[in-house]
Amino acid sequence: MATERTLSIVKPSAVCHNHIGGVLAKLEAAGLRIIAAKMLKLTPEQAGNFYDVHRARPFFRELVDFMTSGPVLVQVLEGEDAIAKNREVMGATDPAKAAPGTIRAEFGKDISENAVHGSDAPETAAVEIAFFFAGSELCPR
Ligand code: 3AN
Repeated sequence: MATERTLSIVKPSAVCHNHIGGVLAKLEAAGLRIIAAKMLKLTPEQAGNFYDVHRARPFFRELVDFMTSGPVLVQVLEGEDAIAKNREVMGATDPAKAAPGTIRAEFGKDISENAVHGSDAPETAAVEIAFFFAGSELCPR
């Protein structure tokens, strides 16, 4: 297994319900290292560009409205197999289908307000990390 980096976002509903600490604790407990983090209020343009692959989907407008409804915490996670490990700790996209103990099962409300985002592959992780962070903002390797 290789050491990987991945992008994680604590979404507005989880931030505003005071779940930042709960989410980060689960990530750390899974062996993921938070090597950079920042709190941001996304603009509609930023949120739209970040979710560009979903632009044609019926839920795109709802997704952008939600992601701009309050602050988000974006963080870079590093660890062995970090991309898959993060998605395992996140749980299924729909919190109702997420395994018990996962972030989405515990802190998600529905498929839209599902608490966290996580990159789904090495290519998207690299693009998504660069979307929010300069290389100089990360802990050195
Ligand atoms: P994941 O975040 O688990 O990789 P994706 O990439 O399929 O899931 O979807 C990206 C985001 O779009 C989800 N996190 C969720 O917030 C939103 N989303 C996905 N499917 C729906 C849907 N059917 N209705 C509303 N929002 C959705």
